Amino acid sequence: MAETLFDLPLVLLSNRGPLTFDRDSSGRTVSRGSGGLVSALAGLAEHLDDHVWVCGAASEEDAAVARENTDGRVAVQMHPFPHVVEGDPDGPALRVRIVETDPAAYADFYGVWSNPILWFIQHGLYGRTLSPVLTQSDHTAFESGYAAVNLAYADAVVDEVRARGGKAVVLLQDYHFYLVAEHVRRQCPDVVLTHFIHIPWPSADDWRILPPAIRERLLYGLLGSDVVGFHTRRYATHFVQSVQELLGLPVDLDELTITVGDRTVRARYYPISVDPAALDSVAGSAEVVEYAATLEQFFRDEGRQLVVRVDRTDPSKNVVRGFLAFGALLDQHPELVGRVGFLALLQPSRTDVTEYADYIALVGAVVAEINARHTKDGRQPIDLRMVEDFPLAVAAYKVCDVLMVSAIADGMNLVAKEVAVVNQRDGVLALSENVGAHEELGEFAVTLHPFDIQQMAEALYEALTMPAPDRHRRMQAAGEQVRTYDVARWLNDQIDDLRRLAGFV
Ligand code: GDG
Repeated sequence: MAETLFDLPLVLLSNRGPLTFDRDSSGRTVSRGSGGLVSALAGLAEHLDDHVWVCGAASEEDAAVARENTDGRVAVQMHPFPHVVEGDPDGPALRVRIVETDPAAYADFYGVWSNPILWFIQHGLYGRTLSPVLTQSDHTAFESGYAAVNLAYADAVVDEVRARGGKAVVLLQDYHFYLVAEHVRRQCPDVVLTHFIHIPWPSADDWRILPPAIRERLLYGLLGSDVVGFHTRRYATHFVQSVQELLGLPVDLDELTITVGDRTVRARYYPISVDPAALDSVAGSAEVVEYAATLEQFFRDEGRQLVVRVDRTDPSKNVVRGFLAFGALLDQHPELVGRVGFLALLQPSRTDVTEYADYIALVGAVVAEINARHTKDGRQPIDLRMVEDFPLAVAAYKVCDVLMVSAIADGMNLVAKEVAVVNQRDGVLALSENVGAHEELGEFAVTLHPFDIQQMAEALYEALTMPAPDRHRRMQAAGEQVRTYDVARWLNDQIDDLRRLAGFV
């Protein structure tokens, strides 16, 4: 597939790479990065003669690997298991360049600016009465952390583009790298470049939280791209409006284009998706089948129903209000107590950020209170598990009667799409109207309004009591939608747009 799509070398940039190195008693270990992004991009890159995936050192051992190899360049093969190839690879291999940056600068880049500031602004998480409080140290962290680390990664990208004669397709990923495209464009004017943003893009007013000098640099940084990609038309429109209002540049809101000097920058939307074949294979594995049988026995015995949620412990996922809504459902429908269980699989995330640690504590307290109120015959209604266990998550997807996604805001939300592919119980998606996936799957779901506990309780009731034929029809249609618009489509659409821009069609 890829050879016919690409006439140029490919340079990718993401914060987390396709694999991570670690160390145990047997020595160095290597594991594959999780998620659809790695499957999609790794699958594409492996088929290209000339490509490189630039990424950050995510562990001590990554940094050690980077130091052992010239310019942090290693060749890896993903099959049958991820491993580094010495010398000429026999068969398809991924070229990876691991960039190690100064630890203090990286801490400011990642732990101060990317998360939480940019993440919080883009998900609308600040209360604003007393947060954020931007101080001198945040200004310094922007320069010596976010900007400095962006420059280091941009230099690595420029280096790789120049090594390929100055002309390449460049794919930048996410909110960590808003300043990279402009730098790359200046050094390598012949690149064709898409910067894809995986999280929501809020309205111009939300960006006014940041000082003008900083928000303008972020926007001009992004405008070094040919295409700025989002999951939905709404985010793309917000981006163009932000540029119009905050930079005063001429834009076309129908065409979603921006004029920057003699260049045209396009905002586009490419809804990310999942790899259905890979998911089917996980869902059919012995481990998942065994987990699913256990869950069935434990939660769905005697006609009991099971609500599931799977999220990182990120405040944007709105887990607390989700539980409050479930508590309200049991208050208002006592006949459901003991008849419906709620399995919440939460993966601890960014626990070093204060807001995240505080949020996890609150989740625990809310669950304890609801469980104390509604335990019946020794059964607690909510089973909260703080685990990182993808096979268990897939087993829960398979057997759930309702999947709850109650995010305050979420770029896409892949969990909803994964459930649509593997669920075997004609489960109902209960989907926040503020997640990107709602644009595609909302018509097959019950919609949640993530700030309204009462509405969410009523929607859960509707989902749990929906007639079987209705449930069947909706889940079938959702599954078909996701299988048709899969992650390969997400990537191919971006590449097709770049090919057109590069004049190949
Ligand atoms: C960002 C945006 C956007 C679940 N349990 C485990 C595990 N998972 C997998 C899920 C799913 C992924 O993690 C989570 O993806 P989401 O899309 O739900 O959310 P974010 O992590 O916030 O992702 C989001 C996405 O980027 C892609 O653009 O959709 O809006 O916020 O695939 O199945 N993975 C592992 N262990 C588990 O226990 N490793």
